[in-house]
Amino acid sequence: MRVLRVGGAQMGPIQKADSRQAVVARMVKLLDQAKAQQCDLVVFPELALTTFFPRWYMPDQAEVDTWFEREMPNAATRPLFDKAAAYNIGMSFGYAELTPDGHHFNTSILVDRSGKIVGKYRKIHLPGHVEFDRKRTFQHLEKRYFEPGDLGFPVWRAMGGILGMCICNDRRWPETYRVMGLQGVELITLGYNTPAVNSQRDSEGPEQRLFHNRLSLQSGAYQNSTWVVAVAKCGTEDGHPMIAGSLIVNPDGEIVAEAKSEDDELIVADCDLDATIFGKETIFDFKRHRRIEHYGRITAQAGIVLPPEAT
Ligand code: CDT
Repeated sequence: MRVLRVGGAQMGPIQKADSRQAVVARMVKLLDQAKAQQCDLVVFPELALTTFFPRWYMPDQAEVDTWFEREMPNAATRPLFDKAAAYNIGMSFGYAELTPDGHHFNTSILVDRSGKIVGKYRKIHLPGHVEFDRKRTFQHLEKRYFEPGDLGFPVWRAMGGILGMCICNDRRWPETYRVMGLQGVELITLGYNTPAVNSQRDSEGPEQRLFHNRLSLQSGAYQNSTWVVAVAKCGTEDGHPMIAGSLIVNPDGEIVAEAKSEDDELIVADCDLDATIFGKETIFDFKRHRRIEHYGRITAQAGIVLPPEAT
């Protein structure tokens, strides 16, 4: 058995006016709970340090950049790194990254038990739109504020296993899990900010969104025989509700821990990384069963190509 006790540190809403320092203080409290429950690894949400700012249209790039971090750790997040290292707990969390050469990414990092950043992932499947859309009841401007990630879907040997990361919308795409699955991933962390309603379709509310959340996470875990730890930032931010429903899913696709609240809440599960072996050696033994000669379209085309019309 290779058991990692993992804490999913769901976070309630962060309002526009909340400072990074106040948010980090909340994250440290969640770390305190994780320490009391003897966690080895704590997973925080996407864009954990701020409100979900892509819902706001900002024509002024200088204002946009105020939501980004130019270095990590920085003065605001240093207490989080120090506390995690003092507790000997690894962690992952998401933030908006502004690189020294001016690139903007929606980023997640993996930090080992000593407080060292050992992995970085930049979100690849950016949802939403580029321009202000007056038909929507609220905006989702990730495609405006971020560039698609440029690091692929790497995995890392860390915490005694093989770990990978993805971010929010990535969880809806089977390619995300499979690219990591093909590198033997044993545990995937992901954070999300998912609006509770669809700004373009009234009929799609929180129940359906929670269903899609579970469906994507459970199938990704099962089909790649990996643990998945999915953690929300949730509740109502500046009048905009987001789903909660943080989950830990085992390599059989079963939910083993699930958040009950829409607020700061730690969910915990013992994740035996050896539990990934059975699936990887049987029904999802990729080497024996995948038929890559028939998968060319997966990388050759993005959109749908319809069959010819019947004549
Ligand atoms: N942050 C993020 O990627 N949110 C998207 C919203 C898409 S609308 C369902 C998500 O996939 O949850």
